[in-house]
Amino acid sequence: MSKQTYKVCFCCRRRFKLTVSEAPQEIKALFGNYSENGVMTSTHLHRFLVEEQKEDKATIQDAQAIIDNVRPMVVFHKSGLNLEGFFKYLFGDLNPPISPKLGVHQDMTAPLSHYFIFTGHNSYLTGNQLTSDCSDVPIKHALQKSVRVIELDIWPNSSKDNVDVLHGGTMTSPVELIKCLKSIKEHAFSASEYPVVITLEDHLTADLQAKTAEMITQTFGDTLFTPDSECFKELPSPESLKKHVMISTKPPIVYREAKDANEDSLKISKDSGDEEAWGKEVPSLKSHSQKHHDLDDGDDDEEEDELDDDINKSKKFVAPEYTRIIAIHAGKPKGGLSEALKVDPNKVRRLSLSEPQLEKAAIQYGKDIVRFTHKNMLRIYPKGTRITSSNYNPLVGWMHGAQMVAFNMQGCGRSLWLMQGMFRANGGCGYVKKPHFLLNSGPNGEVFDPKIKLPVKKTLKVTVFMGEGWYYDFKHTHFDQFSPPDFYVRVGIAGVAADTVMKKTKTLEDNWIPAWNEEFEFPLSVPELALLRIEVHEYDMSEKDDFGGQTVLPVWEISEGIRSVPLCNREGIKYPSVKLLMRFQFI
Ligand SMILES: [Ca+2]
Ligand SMILES: [Ca+2]
Ligand SMILES: [Ca+2]
Repeated sequence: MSKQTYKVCFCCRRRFKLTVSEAPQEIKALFGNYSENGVMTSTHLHRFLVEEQKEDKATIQDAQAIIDNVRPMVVFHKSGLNLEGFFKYLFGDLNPPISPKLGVHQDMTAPLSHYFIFTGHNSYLTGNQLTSDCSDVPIKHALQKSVRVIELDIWPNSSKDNVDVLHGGTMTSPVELIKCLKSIKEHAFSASEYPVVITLEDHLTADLQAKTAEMITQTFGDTLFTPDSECFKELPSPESLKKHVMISTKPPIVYREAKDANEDSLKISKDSGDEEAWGKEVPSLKSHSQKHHDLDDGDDDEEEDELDDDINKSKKFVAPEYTRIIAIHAGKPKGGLSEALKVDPNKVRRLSLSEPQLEKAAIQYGKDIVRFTHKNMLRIYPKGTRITSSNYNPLVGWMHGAQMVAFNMQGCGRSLWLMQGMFRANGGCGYVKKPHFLLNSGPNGEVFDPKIKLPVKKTLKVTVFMGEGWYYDFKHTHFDQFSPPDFYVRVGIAGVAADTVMKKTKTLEDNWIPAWNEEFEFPLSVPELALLRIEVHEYDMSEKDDFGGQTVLPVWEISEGIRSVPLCNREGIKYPSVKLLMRFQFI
């Protein structure tokens, strides 16, 4: 690519010179330091990997393997890399920001409550929460992305003799339960061998519960985990549950008519136009902690399965075979939140709170929530008004130790990108170990206080050198009709309130291969919960900016040094060529 023409009108054309991607000055300087007579040998490269990339375990053989890999792409150099080869290596697929060698590297033998789990909400919906089709296809897609918690809302079918999955009280068209179960069976372990939890939102009669139990037992056979006793004192580990499916729901309730259901979710709210491309800006945690709510008015967004306490007292129609397959009991005891958050040393359970309930609860009960989640499971779900299947800031749940921050996986936008970013950690297996301060009480019973402002533990220094690949992955008029694109980068942190910030580079006009060469510092008080957010925008004076790619990286897994960061589209799928050259340093 050397020249590019944009048609402005019949007779005039604007021409722009296209430059070839050239190594930034700093990389030229590094090449100078780690080469002799223009050649970087395996010894030089090894020294570079150890000293600059902080890869202490790298060997000369590793360095040689890189050279052998890069060599076919550049002018042949018998004894090593030239500058072009070195730059190709740094800005290529062999040099990602999270090392694939890490794999599943965390301890997987702790109780399930010690992990954040990749969790779906209404996993059967193909689109919005009101009128979209129910299908097993989104379940399959979620499992293929390592989502480990699948939610099914189960209802009697129209002739009341079989079980359907649908969003009760809405216009969503149902799918048969058996179809969803078979899809889970087929795809559960295609991306991760760690356990899949099916959370059931149950609206069945006792005979249909019995039928459901039989379908589940038949479909999953030996892979279904059934507990020996009714409840656990401590949950089993992901390691011990490998390749198993487990059920979590409330112990049986009696049937209620569908018309009662989810009336609260029919309120229609409109998203702003910007959300189409980017998703809403992740709501600030700071504003949450400043709000003061009365906890008692927080029941507007309750989900079905939490509304049934009175009905649940009627145990007349209990199906024992259904009760037997429930591995993690769900439910909210009567008596408000302080009661619900009480820890029973002899029994673990799962509690569900909607996002506004959590935000309100966090103001008064922050530490109680954290203590509850040491052993018990906490699930957070989107408020009922998110009818477009949008999501919310997952950090609120994570910093309170919530294992199951349930998301609408079929959507897109900034909140979902954070979710995807979190679960890039630990080999992408769908389980990420919670930081140590969220696991246990201290010697005097003290627990992590999500509201407290902690001192800076370390600082992440990020350099944005340059980007490339748009020219290959987009039509040349995609960004601007009459000229090359004008890119800038937003980079920042999603984490605890004190660490959360976004910064941006300058806009570089009319350039397919922008080189910003800008440096940013992010002081982190809780690096264990920090996600690095990266967005590329294409600036437009008269309209909204165009989307140019995004990614989110778990800070604690980022490899130091100069790295090639692949960017993803709005759905989180990697572009073939779009990437940024960046440097990460912890100081
Ligand atoms: Ca544009
Ligand atoms: Ca332009
Ligand atoms: Ca533009």
